[in-house]
Amino acid sequence: MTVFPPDFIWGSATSAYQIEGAWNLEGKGESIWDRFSHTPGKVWRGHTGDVACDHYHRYRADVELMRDLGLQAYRFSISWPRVLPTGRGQVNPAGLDFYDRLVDTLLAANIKPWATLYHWDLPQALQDGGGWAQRDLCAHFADYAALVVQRLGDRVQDWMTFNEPWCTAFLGHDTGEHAPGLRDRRLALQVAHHVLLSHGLATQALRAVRGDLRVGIVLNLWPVEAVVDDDDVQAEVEPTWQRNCAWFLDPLYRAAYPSAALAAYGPLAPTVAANDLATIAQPLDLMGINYYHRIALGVEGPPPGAEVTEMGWEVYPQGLTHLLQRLHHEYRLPPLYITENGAAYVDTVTPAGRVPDARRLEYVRQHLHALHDAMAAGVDVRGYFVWSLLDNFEWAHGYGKRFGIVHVDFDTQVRTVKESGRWYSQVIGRGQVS
Ligand code: IFM
Repeated sequence: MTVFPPDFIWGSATSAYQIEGAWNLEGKGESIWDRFSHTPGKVWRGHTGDVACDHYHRYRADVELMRDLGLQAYRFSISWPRVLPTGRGQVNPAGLDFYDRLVDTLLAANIKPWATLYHWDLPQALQDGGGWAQRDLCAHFADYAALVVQRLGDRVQDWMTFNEPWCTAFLGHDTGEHAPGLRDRRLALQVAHHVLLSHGLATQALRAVRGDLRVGIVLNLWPVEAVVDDDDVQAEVEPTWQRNCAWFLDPLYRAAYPSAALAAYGPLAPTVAANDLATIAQPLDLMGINYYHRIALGVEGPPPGAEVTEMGWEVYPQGLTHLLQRLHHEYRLPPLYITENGAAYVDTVTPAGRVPDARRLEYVRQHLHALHDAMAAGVDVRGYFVWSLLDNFEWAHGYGKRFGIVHVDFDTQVRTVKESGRWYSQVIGRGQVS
């Protein structure tokens, strides 16, 4: 039996575009994901987040569900265009009211709200002006952050500026798989820099509004491991880590880009103004880590014979231990939280109304053991948020990939707690994993 500390925080996570729906209701502006999903050919089967889980209308029932599961914290994101329809200037009061009600409902259910300010849904109007490529977006983001915290900061203590800047930069601007669907490596690196700078400015702005907040950022990280015995492959391990992980960690915690990666990028390297790195490297109160799988070098895709999820991602729980130990040894970090971890599998509701998802349960169980191993080795991890509370809009995969511990029937919006959800609820109640 693996026992977690009594003050360890157990939660689940979602994001605005993936669950809210109400894409054009009550004053909300268009986001880049509205535009992208409405563009034919961008998302599997033309799915959109127009309705998603209809959480905008069903949030009270969803919070009840969370309470029934015993969740102690809920990590959600705020839709920038719901609050500021064109990203700056005119505020949409109904948008702020929605998050206000959500926060009050969570608190009434004794669930701690954890708010993320940016989970990929940039106001389209800002994209039309050049998006994250434009340096002036950083100041607009800081203004948006200040506005939101003025309204919610009396009740929300834990704030994350960005979710997974790597995805915004590279999936959005290099591979083009995500909104806004651009393909330009130089641009992606400049976007990454502007996102990091926005994080630094927003952190300052949040603290200027209130001094009692806990502020951090959420990174998606992978341990990088060679899975073949080959010197050339081995030589790629460190550069791959630098391009994908240290590229974000080093500016945040060392006020510098990793030098070898910077040199290797040559003319693609971003334009960095004096003081930018000092602004980025604000002291933080927490860091969120999203872990799903490792980067295995030496093979195309997952290693042969590896167990994979419906996303085609290798199930590799020990990678979480490896990752956390590396971070612990190489950086001076604030307390860590696993802000996302989970798995997509094909689920069906049985005639008896059950969703037997043994593989998801096992995925989470194994990762909790791996997390505990890292904690036993001295890594300061204080909480775990399963991804995700609900089946939801999985970006370019539409509704084709289900990550929820609660099944959603997207025709009827009926929610059914999966076996993994019932099991997770017991884990929370007991604070231990078998
Ligand atoms: O659904 C996403 C989430 O929005 C960000 N992290 C990874 C999840 C699964 O792909």
